[in-house]
Amino acid sequence: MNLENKRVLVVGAGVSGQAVSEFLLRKKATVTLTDSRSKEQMGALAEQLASQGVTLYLGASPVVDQENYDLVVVSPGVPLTVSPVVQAREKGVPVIGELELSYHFTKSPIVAITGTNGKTTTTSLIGQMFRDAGYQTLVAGNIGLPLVSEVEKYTEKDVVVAEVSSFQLETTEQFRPRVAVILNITPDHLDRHGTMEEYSRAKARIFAHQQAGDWLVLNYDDPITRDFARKCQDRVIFFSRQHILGQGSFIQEGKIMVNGMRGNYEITAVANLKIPGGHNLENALAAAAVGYAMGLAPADIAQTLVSFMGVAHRLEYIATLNGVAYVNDSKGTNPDAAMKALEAYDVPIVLIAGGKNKGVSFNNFAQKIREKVRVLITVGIHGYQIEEAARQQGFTNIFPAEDYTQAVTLAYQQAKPGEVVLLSPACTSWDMFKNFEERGELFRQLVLELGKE
Ligand code: UMA
Repeated sequence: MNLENKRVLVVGAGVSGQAVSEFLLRKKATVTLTDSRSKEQMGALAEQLASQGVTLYLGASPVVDQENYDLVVVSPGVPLTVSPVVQAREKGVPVIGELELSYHFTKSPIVAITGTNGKTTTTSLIGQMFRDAGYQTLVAGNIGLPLVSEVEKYTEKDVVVAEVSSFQLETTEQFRPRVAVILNITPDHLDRHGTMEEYSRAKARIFAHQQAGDWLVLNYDDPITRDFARKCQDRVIFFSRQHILGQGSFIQEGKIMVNGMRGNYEITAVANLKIPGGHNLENALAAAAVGYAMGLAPADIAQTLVSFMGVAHRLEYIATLNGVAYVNDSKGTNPDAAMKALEAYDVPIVLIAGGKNKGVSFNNFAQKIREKVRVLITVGIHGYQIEEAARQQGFTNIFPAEDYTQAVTLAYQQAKPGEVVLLSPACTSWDMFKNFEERGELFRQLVLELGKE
């Protein structure tokens, strides 16, 4: 892809759009950046970008046709229904995302991980596995570090481990990972994709351009991902928590096993894993399958699986106060993720949940609340929806909180020794925070302050 002197419109000036703009400037393209935010809302960032040589189009969008643009690069969080993207497609101007752009400049084999839940943990775990095995490894993508900023620093001998979202996959054309992983698919982002079919279709783009010699790692226990195998049987490696597989990674007699063309291996005992919960066991099984597909030694796979401690904001242990463990799962941004967090504990839970609903139902979540939760504290603009769903299940021990300070204080007052206070909101943070990290940080801070009292 030659970008020199190409006129490129970048849509969205967030983390991804800024990184794309800088990359394009380095490639000597002419860059226009548009954002729905006004110049005032952008603040110092607008001046910084302009000083770098980016033409800004803020608070409105430019007219797009072949006369003025050669390429449009759209940020993942920007829906493809916005006018510059629609116009570009109508006028035959190519539209791609940062993932596709990065792919054209990547020399290393790519391990790409998607799924509704577990992406970040599995990406970090797989990245750690390659680092432990001695590879120069880039861990980037939806996890937070834009791929485009870093990929060119890595060679054929290195490995790129990329977390990829349905939003990023929607705008791929040729993206072809050496190993693609789909962990699970459950309702999420339906406000953007419309239906489960569309959401699944976006996820399936991760393997659409794979060829002989590439691998697709799929969850055998998830009906949607298992079904994907029909489209590309020859390169599928399954992982399963519930079934013993002839080929793939699975659990047998409390041990993680990998069976495949190079033989059958016992990797390690499940009890040796540090990351809690059945869903994390699935993440570990997926990682073992990837390690195997990429030719790592079973001992190397095992070494990382038993030492990996997990990542921030995902079932992250914060502190124990008066015999109560406080756990930050701010990344639990949909009901399925929050249900998995609830399943990870065998003791009564004081749950803090709520935020901005992404257009999904809380009915199954409410059933799980009735099963696992002793006290529910709701917060955020759609907290009332979780309260209503829980009441419909006959669960009434509910305390609505005005804000996070009140939510954590209520949790502190209600929790009994031996219980867990769990923040797993089942909603995005976008009603009150910039992102889930900010929400998790506030929770951490409030808990640590309680500890000082
Ligand atoms: N904007 C517009 N028009 C719109 C909508 C947004 O101009 O119609 C502008 C906003 O004003 C803002 C910018 O677009 O300035 C935001 O772009 P973005 O939403 O794509 O966010 P980025 O900051 O670029 O971060 C993106 C990913 N965000 C999303 O997909 C929503 C980050 O994933 C990712 O880490 C980052 O690129 C680097 O690759 C976050 C995420 O929430 C973690 N992902 C979702 C998830 O995991 O569920 C998919």
